[in-house]
Amino acid sequence: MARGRFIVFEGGEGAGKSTQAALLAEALEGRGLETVLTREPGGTKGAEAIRRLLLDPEGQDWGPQAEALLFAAARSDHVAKLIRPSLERGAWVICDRFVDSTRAYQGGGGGLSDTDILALHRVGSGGLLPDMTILLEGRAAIVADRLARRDGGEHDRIGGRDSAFHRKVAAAFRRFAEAEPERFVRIDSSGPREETHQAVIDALGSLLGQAA
Ligand code: T5A
Repeated sequence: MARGRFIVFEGGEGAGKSTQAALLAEALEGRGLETVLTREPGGTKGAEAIRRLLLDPEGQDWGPQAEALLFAAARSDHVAKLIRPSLERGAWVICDRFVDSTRAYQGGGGGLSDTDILALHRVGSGGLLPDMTILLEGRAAIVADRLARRDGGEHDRIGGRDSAFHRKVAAAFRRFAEAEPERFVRIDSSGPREETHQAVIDALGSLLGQAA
């Protein structure tokens, strides 16, 4: 049995990750591929419990170090119990956020060093990296309008940080994509859902070809 493929959607708040992850999972299933659609923080019972600790708007402010440890702990459970077993039996795993979110939010936004975050990832998850990371980037005004329609101004504890924090996060994602062009694909998600979905399918071209 060939190992499955691990595809991650990354980007800022409301970039369209959940929407595109679901559309991709549906398209892969339509091609007869076993697909596991999951998210971070979360994806397993333990990781979902940690998600509540991290994101509850009424919850406490952990500080970037404790946050990075909690995200790494949630990811460790998720990788051990869901992601690796799925890949080993040949499934495609589509994940909404992964370690590059910790690098961008707790690193770029929170000031932790990339070396420390990757060390936690090595201990917690054996350093697992996606086969492809799709970085969705939407025009700021369009994304803000979509979020306002959906959430009416409500935010989780991290999403609600100020615009300077989110600018640093976006800049960090861009740096990672520039540093690893063989793993990252950048896609503009400002247009209609189907247009972005087609760009995702085009980006996956060679990986999909190998699975045919
Ligand atoms: N975090 C996470 C860290 O700090 N460190 C970490 O290591 C990790 C893993 C997670 C929070 O935790 C932080 C980052 C976050 O602050 P989350 O639940 O993943 O929280 O939150 P978000 O990533 O912000 O998820 P969102 O659901 O807000 O954004 P998505 O998934 O990017 O966007 P989506 O698909 O839900 O779309 C947003 C809205 O736009 C509409 C959708 O229907 C939806 O209403 N939409 C479109 N409308 C028109 N045209 C299109 N093309 C559209 N695409 C989507």
